[in-house]
Amino acid sequence: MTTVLPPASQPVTTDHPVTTDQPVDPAALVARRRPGYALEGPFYTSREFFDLDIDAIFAKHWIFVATEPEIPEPGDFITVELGRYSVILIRDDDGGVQALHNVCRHRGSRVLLDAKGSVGNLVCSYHQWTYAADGRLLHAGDQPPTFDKGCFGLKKVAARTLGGLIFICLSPAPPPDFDDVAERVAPYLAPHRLAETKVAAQVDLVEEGNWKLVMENNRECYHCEAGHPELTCTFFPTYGYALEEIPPRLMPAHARYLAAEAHLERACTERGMPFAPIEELQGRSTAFRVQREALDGAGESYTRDGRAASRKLLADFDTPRLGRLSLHFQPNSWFHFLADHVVTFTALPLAPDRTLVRTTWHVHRDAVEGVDYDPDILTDVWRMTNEQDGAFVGRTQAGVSSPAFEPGPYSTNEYQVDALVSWYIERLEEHLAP
Ligand code: 3BY
Ligand code: FES
Ligand code: FE
Repeated sequence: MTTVLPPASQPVTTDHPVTTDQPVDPAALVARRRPGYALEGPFYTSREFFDLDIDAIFAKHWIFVATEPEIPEPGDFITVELGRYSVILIRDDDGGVQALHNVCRHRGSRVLLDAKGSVGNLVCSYHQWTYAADGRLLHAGDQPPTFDKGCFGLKKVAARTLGGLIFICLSPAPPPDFDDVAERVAPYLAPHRLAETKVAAQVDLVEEGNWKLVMENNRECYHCEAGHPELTCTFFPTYGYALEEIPPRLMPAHARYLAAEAHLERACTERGMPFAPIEELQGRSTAFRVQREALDGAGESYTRDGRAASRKLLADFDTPRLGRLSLHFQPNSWFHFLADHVVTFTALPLAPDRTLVRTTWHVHRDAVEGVDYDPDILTDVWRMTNEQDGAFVGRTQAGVSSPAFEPGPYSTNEYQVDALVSWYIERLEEHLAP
C-alpha cells in the first residue's frame, strides 16, 4: 500500500485544531457529550473521571463481582478491589454469601490480604481482632470491661445472588430495580444451574486501557470479523447488524444463522426455556440485556468446530445444542451460558488506563478434568479473544490519550456502545445534579 503524504509546504488540517492539555471539568464534559459519538479523551485518561466513575458508577450500582462456585464452602472468600474500596465476599456457615468491607473496625487495617483463600474466622492481620463470616466481632484482645463487641462488627456491603452470579452494591441505598431485573432474568439462567457448577479455570488479564474502553469494545462486534478468527468460528459476525445493513459478504453466514436460530427456538420451546430477548440498556439503574442466540458450526459451544468442550453437560441437559445465552449488565459485566459451560466476565477498574478483566469458566461439578474436558480446549477461544480485545483496548487508550484525538461517530452496529455510554452519562448527570 502506498501512502500519499501532503507536500511539506501544505499544513495538515482537521476540522478541529489539535488541543493542548486543559484542566479537566467533568460536569462540562458530561454536559457537552455528543450522542452517537465516542467520548472525549479525558473521560478515559484523567484521574478526575476515574474517581468520579468509582463514586458515581461503581459505588452506586449493582456490580457483578464473582460467582457462587468461586466460594463453594463455608469460609471460602475472595477480596475485590474497587478504587478506594476493598470488599470481602465470603461463604458463611449457613451457606449464604456475605459481603463485608475489608476495613478493620479497630484502626482500619485491611483485614484479609489475599485475593482468595479459605478461613475459619476473619482475623485482622494487624492486632488480630477476629470476626465471624457474617462480620460479627468475636474477639479483641485486652479490652476494658466496658468494651461492647456488638458495636464493632465489620461493615456490611449489600449483596445479591442471581442464578449463581454474585452482585454487590456499595451504596447504603442500592437501586431497588434489581428485584425486577432478577425476577425477569432468573428464568433464563435457571436451566443452567450455575450455582451447582465448579470453576474449571480463571484468567485475570490486565488490559492497558480505561474500563469504559474495555466495555465499549465488548458491546460491539464491528471488530469481530477482522479481529477474532477463533471466536468467529462459532460466533456469527452478523451480531449487532440490522437486517437491512448486513453486508453482502456476510449473507451466507446470515442464512446459516437463520436456520440455526429456528432450530434453537424449537429446542428451547420444547424444553420450556424462555427464548424472547429482553433489551433494557439505558433509562434505568440496573440495565441489562438477555438473548439466547445460535452459534455457528456444530452450534454447541465456543470451540473451533463448535462441539461441546465438556462432555458432561450442565444440569443434565439432554442436548448440547442450545447455543449461547448472552447476558449483559451495565456497567461492567457480560456472560455466556451454554449447554456445557458458563463463562463470566467482569471488568474492574484499576487506574485511569488499566483494567482487570477476570474471566471464569464453569463446568458441571462432576465433570472430570482430562476425562470430560480439557481446560486448554475449554478456555482456548476466549483466552485468544480476550487477548485480541486487550490489544484493541491498549491501542485505543494510546490514541485517546493524544491531544489530537477527536471523538468519531459510531456505526449503526455499535448501537449497544452508544447505549452503554448513554447509560453512563445518565448516571453521571444524576450524580452531579445539584
Ligand atoms: O460478549 C459478547 O457479548 C460479544 C462477544 C463479542 C462481542 N460482543 C458483542
Ligand atoms: Fe485490625 Fe488493629 S487494625 S486489629
Ligand atoms: Fe472483541
